[in-house]
Amino acid sequence: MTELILATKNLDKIIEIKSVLDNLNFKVLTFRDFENFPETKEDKKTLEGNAEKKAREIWKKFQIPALADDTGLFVDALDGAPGVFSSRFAGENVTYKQNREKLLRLMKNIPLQKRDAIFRTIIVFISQSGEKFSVKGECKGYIGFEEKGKNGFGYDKIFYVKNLDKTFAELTITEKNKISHRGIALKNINKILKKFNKNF
Ligand code: ITT
Repeated sequence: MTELILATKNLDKIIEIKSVLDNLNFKVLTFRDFENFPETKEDKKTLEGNAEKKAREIWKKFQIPALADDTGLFVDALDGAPGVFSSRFAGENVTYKQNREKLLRLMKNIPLQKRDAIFRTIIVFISQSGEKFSVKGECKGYIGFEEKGKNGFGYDKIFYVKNLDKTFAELTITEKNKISHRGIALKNINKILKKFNKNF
């Protein structure tokens, strides 16, 4: 079976990505399958830069095709913040909840019609030979005034999907993957990955 490593230590992402990639017949490997799995410093200014850095580092170290996801939540009223810094919005090594609370605090006086936001994901795939492919996925929505829902991770409890008026945390993983930034990016990368899968 063709092997593919997910260049992330984020278990929540891994669950979402695997639920889509499993249909493609890859042997999907994660950090749990390796010792000394490196932690990439995300110091690039763009999602694309960080996604490529993560994927390339893993590909270089293990010589296996690698796939990385870099995601950001861009809020209009905050000039695009937290954006590329979404994982450390409230500081280094903070919890998802601390990030959500900071965002809600900063936006507490902003009216509903000015709470638009967008989730963006860039997925980068580095093939066995080192060739790079990158795809994008976006999902438009708005930030709520308080947490709602029990599923998902990160900002899911406060991100309302436009035209659905439910937070991501109120959706099942299958429902989220159908419309989310990551789900769309995965659909786009699937088309590319199929060409690299010997089993197809
Ligand atoms: P890796 O770099 O190891 O992949 P990370 O958690 O650092 O994991 P990102 O830099 O892409 O990943 O982090 C963006 C942050 O945005 C992440 O920590 C979550 O808080 C949030 N996030 C990412 N995807 C999300 C999603 O689908 N729903 C809600 N929040 C999400």
